[in-house]
Amino acid sequence: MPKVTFAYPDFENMGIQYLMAVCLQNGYNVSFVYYEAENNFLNRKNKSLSFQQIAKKIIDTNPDIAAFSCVTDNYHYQLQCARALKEMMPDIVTIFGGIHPTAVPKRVLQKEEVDCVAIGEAEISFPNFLREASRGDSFKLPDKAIEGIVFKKGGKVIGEFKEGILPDLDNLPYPHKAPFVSLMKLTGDYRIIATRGCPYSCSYCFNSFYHRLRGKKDVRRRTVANVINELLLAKKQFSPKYISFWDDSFTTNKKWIREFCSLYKRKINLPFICCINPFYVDREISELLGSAGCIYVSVGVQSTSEELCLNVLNRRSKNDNIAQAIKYLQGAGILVQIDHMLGIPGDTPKKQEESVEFYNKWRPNLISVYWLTYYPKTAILDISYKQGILSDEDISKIEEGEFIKDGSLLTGGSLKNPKQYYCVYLLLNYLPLLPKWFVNLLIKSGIYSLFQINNFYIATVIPRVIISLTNKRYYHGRQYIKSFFYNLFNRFMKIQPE
Ligand code: B12
Ligand code: SF4
Repeated sequence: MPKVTFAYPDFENMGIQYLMAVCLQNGYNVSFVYYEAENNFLNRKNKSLSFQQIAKKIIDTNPDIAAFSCVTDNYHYQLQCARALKEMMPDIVTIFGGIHPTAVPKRVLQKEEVDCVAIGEAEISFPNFLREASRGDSFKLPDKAIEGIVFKKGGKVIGEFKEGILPDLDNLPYPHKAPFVSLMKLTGDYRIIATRGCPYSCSYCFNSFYHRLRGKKDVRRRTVANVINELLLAKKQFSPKYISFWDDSFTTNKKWIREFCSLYKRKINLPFICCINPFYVDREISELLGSAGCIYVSVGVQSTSEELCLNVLNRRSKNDNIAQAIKYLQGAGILVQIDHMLGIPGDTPKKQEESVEFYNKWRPNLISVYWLTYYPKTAILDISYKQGILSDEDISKIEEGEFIKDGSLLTGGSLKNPKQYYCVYLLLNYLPLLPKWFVNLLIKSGIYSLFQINNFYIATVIPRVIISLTNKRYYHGRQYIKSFFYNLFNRFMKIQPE
């Protein structure tokens, strides 16, 4: 039976958990190697990272195949791990999958350290591949093409660069969480996904690319019973303090929400959090969520310019709808976090002032401000390219997983001249903590524009810490504080003399 070792940095990863579960279901051996590459939320890289040590850990699990899952942000770390591994164990087979290799599979497969790439969801294609690869006496690359996986063999590329068969979500085993228990203890939550896909196709989001890849928009949904059963087991096995739903847009089907909320309250009864699109929020949905135990929602707004939403972000967004969503959700006792984006092509300081006025009127509990970061094959690349904002060289860099400028999504993102927006970034982060009249004064007098502060701790960390300490429902904030002290403690322990 083949032995598969997955490696992944920094986070719990549900894609890997599903793949490990289907491998185990097929009787294959699985191992997991975790490493710390960077602290995404404190914007800090791990300077003492040694890829040789990680490769050694992978080798110690005695694998036939090393499996690397990648988002664009961690692709270069994963490549370096694979490179170190190939240097130490040249015969090992490596496979790359996840959203980044799915977006640019040809580019990824060109790398010497990559033998195979998986395109899209792989719960069916990966076990098929392993089955074929282990047909002989030893594990070797298959002789025939496998749908959804492309590989290099004997100087040839075998397979088509197309996504494989999508799984029926209710038929999947529950994600294999055991290797992630220490991360789960730290965060205190159980992460679950009830739907895959989104009916929207926002230009900056990977869904804009997935819809093109699949030739259609699809939302696949697990039955309520299947979700509740997973959570019943999770309660027994892991005793989580709360549940996080990582669905792209949790409330797109009202009938499902009605059934879910009633069963969840009766059978699970733990606080939960989810992400929603304001288009799919009304009074009934808010009340259902609130009475089932939802304490916190992240609402994707991104811009209060309806024109930018329509023409650049490809979002049918109405400000009246956003205002109502905030009112109904807060009325149902739910903490409302708004996701707001800076750096959208065509944005202006004036439009941002209007956003401040809008949020000051409707007062969400938290405004999470991000800077637009370009990801491979998303529709916004075409828009920015046509407007001359991005060059061919920029697009090539983005596809290689390199930043086109030095800045994460919390410190300027891909925007080449973010400086004029530092003041609005600061103001939006502090807005929920300031009295309404004071925000009005800052905007009307223009005084706010004197505060061009781009210090990550002052602009982002301090307001988040205050909100976490003053609002019990801001679980995430307290998680970050906890992880911060945990990391600090670990670092301190490591420098202690033996
Ligand atoms: C949960 C989530 C998070 C969580 C957990 C992150 C994690 N690493 O798992 C948190 C909040 C920490 C997070 C953070 C970030 N996220 Co996020 N996140 C998601 C979200 C909503 C769900 C991911 C998920 O679990 N999907 C369900 C699983 C089943 O699907 P999957 O992961 O794609 O895995 C399947 C296939 O890809 C494939 N596969 C995956 N890996 C492998 C490996 C092998 C070997 C094979 C064969 C197949 C394979 O098979 C899997 C099973 O079908 C996605 C959106 C989405 N719906 O996918 C965004 C998403 C992945 N995030 C995104 C981004 C940008 C980020 C951040 C950069 C934002 C930030 N700076 O804060 C960070 C980066 C963190 C990091 N370094 O990993 C983007 C990534 C775009 C890109 N091109 O990279 C996405 C796609 C959202 C978007 N709007 O575009 N995220
Ligand atoms: S609503 Fe959210 S998940 Fe859906 S396409 Fe837009 S940004 Fe992506």
